Amino acid sequence: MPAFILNSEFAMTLHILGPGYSSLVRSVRLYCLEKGLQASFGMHLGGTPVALRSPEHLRLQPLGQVPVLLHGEQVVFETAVICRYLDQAFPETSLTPVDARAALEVAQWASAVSSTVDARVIRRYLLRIAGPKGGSAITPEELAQAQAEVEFTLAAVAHQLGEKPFLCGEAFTLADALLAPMLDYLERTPGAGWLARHEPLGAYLQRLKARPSGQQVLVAPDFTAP
Ligand SMILES: N[C@@H](CCC(=O)N[C@@H](CS)C(=O)NCC(=O)O)C(=O)O
Repeated sequence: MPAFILNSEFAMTLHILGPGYSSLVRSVRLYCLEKGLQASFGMHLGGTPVALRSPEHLRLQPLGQVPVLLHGEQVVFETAVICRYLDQAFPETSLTPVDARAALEVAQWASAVSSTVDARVIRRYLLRIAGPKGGSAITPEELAQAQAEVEFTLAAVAHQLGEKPFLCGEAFTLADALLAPMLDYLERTPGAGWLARHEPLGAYLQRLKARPSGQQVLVAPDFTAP
């Protein structure tokens, strides 16, 4: 463990290592804010920039991914695990339902959103049309296939949401923290009208954006910030 993490200056502060535009960094920020926790974020440690896959990064996350949570001496990676850790570390504001059946539903949708929905919406669609290669890496046939997968996936998510205020019921949970940044980025895709075609997802996103956490996190991304 690098010495700076053990430095008392950082002890028990929360820092989310990762750029603010990362959808999963945004998920952890939403979770923190919904729990009333202040956390700094960015691809830096104590003000010192950390390059993706640099030795400093790989010491904290061997696979070279973000986000990574630093809480005092504790280092945690994997977005859902980070959020569950936060509920263990700060149980008085736990966002995990007490009821076992309700907790199972949240775990199930959190897993589905962070694996399947993320793959179909972010990795195979948004990053390919608007990522660093700006659409040049996708053929019209691949684009049509990726769009069909997004349509299919949003229909399933909209069905799960139904008339409920949140994805798994009456309260904000990990499933919402994971889903909201993905929907926010879809909504920002010019001319696509994804959420309008899959109501109530559009209204749901607007409700999440109106919350104090959403007002801080679900905003236009700054791709220049470290
Ligand atoms: N399973 C990981 C996935 C993390 C992930 O894919 N992060 C992206 C940014 S949103 C990343 O680090 N991409 C760079 C890479 O995979 O090399 C999690 O849930 O945190």
